[in-house]
Amino acid sequence: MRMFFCSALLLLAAAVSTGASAGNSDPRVIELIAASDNTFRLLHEKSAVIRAKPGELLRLRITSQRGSEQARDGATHSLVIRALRDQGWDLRLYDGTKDYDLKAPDVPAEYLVECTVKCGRGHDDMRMKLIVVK
Ligand SMILES: [Cu+2]
Repeated sequence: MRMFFCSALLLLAAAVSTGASAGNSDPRVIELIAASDNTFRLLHEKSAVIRAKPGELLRLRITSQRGSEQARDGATHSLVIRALRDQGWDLRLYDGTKDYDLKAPDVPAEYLVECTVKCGRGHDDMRMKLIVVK
């Protein structure tokens, strides 16, 4: 938890410093649902794929809805990219809607987004993609 908090602070610092030099610093808002049927869904998109430019600032507005199970700490889902955990892509989600500011990785690639909270039926397939393209 402390590690996550630290990386969140670092991200915030990075966002602030980038914003100061770039001028156009508003993160792009992406609305998504971690749904009670244990799927990720993007509002306004047909497929569960987040597309971003390298280093793009993103504001994930995530609504989490409890499935049939939840974690002991009350988390109903999570949103994790294992390869980017140290860059803040490691969110525990609790019921309700919350904003998370993140930065897309600098390396163009396809990243697997997973839920790591045992949320019930469908959990093993609770995945989506982050595709970073120049
Ligand atoms: Cu899950």
